[in-house]
Amino acid sequence: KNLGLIFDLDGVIVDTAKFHFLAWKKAAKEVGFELTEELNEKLKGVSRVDSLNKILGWAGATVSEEKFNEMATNKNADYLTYVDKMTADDILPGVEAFIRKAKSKGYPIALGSASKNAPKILKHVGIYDLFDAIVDGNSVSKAKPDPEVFVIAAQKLNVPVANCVVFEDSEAGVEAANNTHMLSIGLGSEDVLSEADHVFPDFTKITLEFIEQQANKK
Ligand code: G16
Ligand code: MG
Repeated sequence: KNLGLIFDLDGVIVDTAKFHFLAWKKAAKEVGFELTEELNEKLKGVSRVDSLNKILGWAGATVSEEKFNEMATNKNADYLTYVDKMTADDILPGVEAFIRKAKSKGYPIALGSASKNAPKILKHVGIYDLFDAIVDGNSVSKAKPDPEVFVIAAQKLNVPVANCVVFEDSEAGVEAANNTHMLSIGLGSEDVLSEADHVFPDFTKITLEFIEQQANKK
């Protein structure tokens, strides 16, 4: 099969998940809510607006539209202060080597992220040019677990949806991949990502050969 490989950004390529958590934690405090790491799992892969709606829901808080926009803007500004300090060292172990190997074998590579900051982050850590297609929070209308982001990525790669493999660290993202019957590879903990076809702690444990075998079986 001519496979298309689709990578989530936050938590798969770069370790920005911890920065989102810190910035959301601060935002949540403003409405008197202590955001835990466990609840934060529910925010991974979820858009900025949807994330804030979830936090306000957990807090039992209602805010004006103006306050809502202010909170989202402040959260992003906070988040970007962390992003600005990122370097190539913040690329997660093994993922760049994996992408380069896949590229050398001719597989097209896409980014499928909910983040509106995706291009900025990829340029910042110096791997923007590795991608044949970038689909991010600026180009989708339906958030994960809707598969729209991955379906558009498949179209841009010119690969049938059924031949695509998705690498994801979030429950919502794995669900999105499963919803469109792509092979879903979870990066992170088995407990959180039990719906994924396969779960690995990080890319140092994944071989391209394994992915090819699994994708060709599916
Ligand atoms: C990411 C993160 C989410 C974040 C979302 C929107 O998605 O996992 O926590 O809320 O992007 O990010 P931004 O505020 O930068 O637009 P992904 O899909 O790359 O994991
Ligand atoms: Mg993610």
